[in-house]
This record gives sequence, structure tokens and C-alpha cells, in this order.
Amino acid sequence: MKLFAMAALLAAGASFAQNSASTTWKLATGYRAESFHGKNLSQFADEVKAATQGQLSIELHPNNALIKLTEIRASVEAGKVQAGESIMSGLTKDIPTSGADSVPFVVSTYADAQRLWKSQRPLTEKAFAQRGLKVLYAVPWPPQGLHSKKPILSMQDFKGTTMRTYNPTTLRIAELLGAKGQDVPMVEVGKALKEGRIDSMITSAVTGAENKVWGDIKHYYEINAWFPKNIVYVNAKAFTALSAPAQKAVMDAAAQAEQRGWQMSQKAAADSTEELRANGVKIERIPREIDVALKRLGEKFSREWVTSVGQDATAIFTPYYFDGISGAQTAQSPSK
Ligand code: PCA
Repeated sequence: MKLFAMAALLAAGASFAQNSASTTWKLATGYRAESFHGKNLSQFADEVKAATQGQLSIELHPNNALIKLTEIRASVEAGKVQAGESIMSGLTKDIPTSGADSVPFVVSTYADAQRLWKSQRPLTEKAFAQRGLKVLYAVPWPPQGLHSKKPILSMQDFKGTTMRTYNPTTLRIAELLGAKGQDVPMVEVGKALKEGRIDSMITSAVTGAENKVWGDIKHYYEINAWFPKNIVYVNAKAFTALSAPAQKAVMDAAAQAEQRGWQMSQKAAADSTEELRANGVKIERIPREIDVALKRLGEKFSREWVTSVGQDATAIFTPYYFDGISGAQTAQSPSK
């Protein structure tokens, strides 16, 4: 067994050495290098480089600098860059099932989010493959809460205000609330607040903390509306151009990055909520009347979503609920 493992290692080493030409992939992302997603990506790139003995380098281009977030997926498909990171719920126009990520008030814990990814992954991989893309890994943002300049005491408080949006769900929710939606890239949220362009937003505490929103945002309501994921992928031709051992090294590092990223996300969720609190943002529970009204809007949104996506919506959510129920039953029967 040991001999076999050594032989395999030698073979892998030999094939990296034989094919000494090294490759560089450009990876574009719309998010910051310093955010937990960015740190995870950078560790992924380091691990790939080490595991392929320098045969593959992944060069990161954060902050929308090389390509704007909304254009990254198409650019990777077209081969303008080899790899990219996108927020899945921003891809719904081309890949409707990726909107499962931001159907409100279905997924409310990391365990739920993990179950959703499990049932969503096969369809996601298929949809990406149809567009010449290979999925590497996905990691969620922390739960989405409501940030507001003013306290939200009634549903009327949204009327006529401007809500920052980042995907079709946030845009539709703003509409349903009677607010005006305004798309603002994540890295420009602080600026938009300073310029008085937005009154509220649904996003994570991390995005609030990274944008140092506390001068303007005074209230953060932990509504756990959904857990949107970022997905990292590569142009399939670029991937298959790699040697077999390099392909394996990339996929192994991707599996590690996925596992590590989910842990980083949970830690970032807790740390950033504390950071908001320490900087004077009130961390509050949403008043009951508003909670009920938001859940009702969530149901309306869910119905619209299921109708627009059709059968694939069922293919994702049936195993999601089934797993949840059987998981709960297992947990309740320790005697077995
Ligand atoms: N931050 C990103 C997406 C979700 C999140 O928590 C944003 O606000 O754009």
C-alpha cells in the first residue's frame, strides 16, 4: 500500500516535471481581496500552485477591477479570463436554478444552506457545463439581515425610501415593500450611504462591517432572510487542457476551499455582527407585525419563483425538505 502510494506520488511528480510548461489562469471577482471570500480564494490559489509544483498559478483580480461582477460569468464562458467568482443569485437570468439561493425565509441556518447546496449542486454543475464552465466550489455569505438608517416600526416605513439591491430578489423585495430599488456594487455600499443614495439594504453583517456603515446605518435586524452563495468556476477548456494530476490537484484544493470557506463564513457572521454592535449599530429583532408581513411577502416571492423556474425548482426543494425531515428524525432517535 505504501509502495503504491509512493509510486503514485512519483508518477504525479514525474508528470508535473515532464509537462514543465506552466499555465496561469486569471480569476476575476467582484469582491474584495480582504474579505473572507477573498482570503479563501487566495489560499486556494496558493494550494493549487504548491500541489501542482508551480504548473498552475491562479492570478486573482478582485474588486470588479478586471471585469464587472455582472459580466464575469459570460467572460469566463467566452474565454476572456479562465476563471471567475460570481454570486449565484445574480446569475438567474441565464441559470434560473441559481435563484434558489435567495428565495426568502426558506434557509435560515448554515445546516439548511448546506442541504440546499447538496440538492442544488447537480443541477448547477449541469447548467454550468452546458455553458462550457466547470464548477469548482461554492461558499455562502453570512445570513442576510436588514440594515436601516431609521428604525423600522411599521411597513409604512419602507414606502418611498430607497433600498440598495444586488440581485433580482432584493430588487423584487424592494418593489413589494413600496421602496425604490437601487443597484449598488458591494464595494461601493459605504460610498452610496455617505452620498445619501440609500436608506436601507438587505445584506450580511459582513458587508455592513466591511463598508463601515455605522456612521449612517443605526439599526441591524437579524432576519436571516437567505444565505446567498458565491460560486467559483473555470472555463472547461482551460480545465481539460491541464494534465490529469493537475486537474485532480485543482479539484482537491477546491474541495478543501469549500469546506474551509463555510467555516470562515460562520466565523465572519459572528465577528461582523459584534463589530457592528461595537460601533454603535443596534442589533435588533424585527417587530412581530413586520416579521409576519415580511414572511408573507416571502411566500409571494417563493410562489413567483417556483412558477418561473418550473420543474427544476421542485427538483431542488423536494430533496431539501425530505433530507431535513429525515435528518430531524435521525437526530430524535438516539436509541438506534
Ligand atoms: N454581501 C454581498 C452579497 C451578499 C452579501 O452578504 C453584497 O451585499 O453585495
